Amino acid sequence: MTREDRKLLKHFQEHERYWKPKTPKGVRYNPPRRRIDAHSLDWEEEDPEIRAVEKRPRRKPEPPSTPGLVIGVGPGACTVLCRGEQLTCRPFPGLAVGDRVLLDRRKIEQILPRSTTLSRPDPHNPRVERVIAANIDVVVIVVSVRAPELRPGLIDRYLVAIERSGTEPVVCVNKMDLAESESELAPLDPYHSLGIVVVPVSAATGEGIGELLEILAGRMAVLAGHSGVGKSSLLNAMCPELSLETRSVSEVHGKGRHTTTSSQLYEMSNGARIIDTPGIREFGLWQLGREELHGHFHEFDAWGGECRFADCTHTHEPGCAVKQAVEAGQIPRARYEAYCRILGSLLG
Ligand SMILES: Nc1nc2c(ncn2[C@@H]2O[C@H](COP(=O)(O)OP(=O)(O)O)[C@@H](O)[C@H]2O)c(=O)[nH]1
Ligand SMILES: [Mg+2]
Ligand SMILES: [Zn+2]
Repeated sequence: MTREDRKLLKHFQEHERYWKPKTPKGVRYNPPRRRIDAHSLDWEEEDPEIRAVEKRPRRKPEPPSTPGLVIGVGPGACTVLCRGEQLTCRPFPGLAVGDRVLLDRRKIEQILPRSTTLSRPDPHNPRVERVIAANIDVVVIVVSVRAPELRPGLIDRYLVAIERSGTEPVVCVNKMDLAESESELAPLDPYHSLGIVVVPVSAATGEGIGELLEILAGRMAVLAGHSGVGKSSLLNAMCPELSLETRSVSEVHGKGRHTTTSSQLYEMSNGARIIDTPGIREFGLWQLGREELHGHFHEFDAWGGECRFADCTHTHEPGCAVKQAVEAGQIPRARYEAYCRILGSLLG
């Protein structure tokens, strides 16, 4: 009998003892025969079924969540490394490779705060952020010198996103075995001048692979770039046991097909953790205002303050020092044109 029951019982007993109902004259008051006592209130104790319910052990407390590292995100499933075991889990909204998560058995409960993210807007809904990789130190922008031809335009876009993400860029030029002369790398000179590391490599011959591995030793990196430039082939060259699937570019109008359909993290023997991503066609810039863009083109730094108008966009304004510097060959024209192209693509 609980304390409440005892209180109730006392109340009833007193009630029965003292309560004197007003009885109309001539009518004999007949108090109820039912006697309320401890026994009548203890009926639960007598009911074996209810007793069984009461005696059932309480639900065990939830086991504490275990931390895990997301090493694969693909359509419909993701892979989490948890206490040395690879678990296949259901997708979790916004999850990216490199994320640290809390798991309840195989269920992802929470994404832990990220140190960095490389993001882009969802190609189908620009208001939605798509995180390409999380908690990375380095973004390796992979381009190929040929097949597909060198397209620095993607490098310019990536550099802006990388600076905003707080990570470090490395430009990796693959398929050097197809280059006929060093001069084919001339379009990359502006990046050298910006102090960005540019590594010429060939996944086919192994040239430069050791240097790339050395740069990435002990760090978390993501390989980003167009489809068919040889991202998966580079991983195979760095770690032959991986034997990742790669695809011939010639099959689909020389554009390359998405052979890699999920993002996956691989660990190298020197501690480099490298994320392979599916190729992308377009790389949009996440939450970048038009007025912020010129701040990411550091060739403009020395001239921007000299423009006639303080809010000069360096496009149509008279007295623009940036445009004058382009004309004088002090700012690489290709970089200025990249700036104008990106500015034109940003929402007003
Ligand atoms: N000649 C040459 N071909 C390469 C090299 N690296 C990759 N490829 C080829 O380029 C194609 C696309 O490679 P893949 O790794 O699938 O590109 P990804 O889409 O960026 O992952 C494949 O046919 C590879 O054999 C290289 O260094 N030299
Ligand atoms: Mg691939
Ligand atoms: Zn200007």
